Amino acid sequence: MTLAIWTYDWVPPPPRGHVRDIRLRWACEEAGLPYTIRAVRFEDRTEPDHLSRQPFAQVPALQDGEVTLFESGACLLHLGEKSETLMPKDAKPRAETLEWVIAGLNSMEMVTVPWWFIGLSKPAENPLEGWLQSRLSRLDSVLVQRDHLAAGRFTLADLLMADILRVPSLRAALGPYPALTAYTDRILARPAFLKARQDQLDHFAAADAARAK
Ligand SMILES: N[C@@H](CCC(=O)N[C@@H](CS)C(=O)NCC(=O)O)C(=O)O
Repeated sequence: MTLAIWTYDWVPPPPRGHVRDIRLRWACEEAGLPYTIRAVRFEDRTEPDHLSRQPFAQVPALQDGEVTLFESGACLLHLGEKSETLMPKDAKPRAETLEWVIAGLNSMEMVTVPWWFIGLSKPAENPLEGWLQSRLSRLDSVLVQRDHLAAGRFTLADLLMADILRVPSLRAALGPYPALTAYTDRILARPAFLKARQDQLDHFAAADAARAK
């Protein structure tokens, strides 16, 4: 059964290339897992049909036969169970991958998202600046010592962390952290990411064309 990744049919231009279905596309591309894209009309995101697969009216969701999951982290871990490319099966590297996936979601993204969201209103001082810098600094120290977060090689943990760090305002804030900057650049140069990103941009551009008819 082919995996189905759910996203919106259309979003306004600013978030294009960053909508979180890209995490699932990227993982499938890395692992060579066949998938299709299914789309809910952006205007229909609070309709019962979509809420049955994503109770917060967001995307992404993943459908795998009888199983439907929401939350990009849960979807990534589900994909990780299907491919050692994404998540090793041996206990130690698997545990490292799991801890860094959760660290990405719970120690980094819980700071980065509110930080850049507050930044959109251009406050004189971002109250989360110190919190963000402490997280970036600690992560930089880890990446001074190694090229990947877990398992001594690319895993889901790197995919997720690089996607968290590539938000434009955040990427600009990585300047003082050379190891973190080099890491982010390295992970984002992977062909699977470049394909996933282009495919998402093409998906939303096609929706523009369809809506203009
Ligand atoms: N924690 C969720 C966040 C999902 C999320 O923020 N999705 C965005 C697109 S990237 C969305 O649907 N935003 C529209 C909204 O929140 O109404 C996950 O990782 O899946």
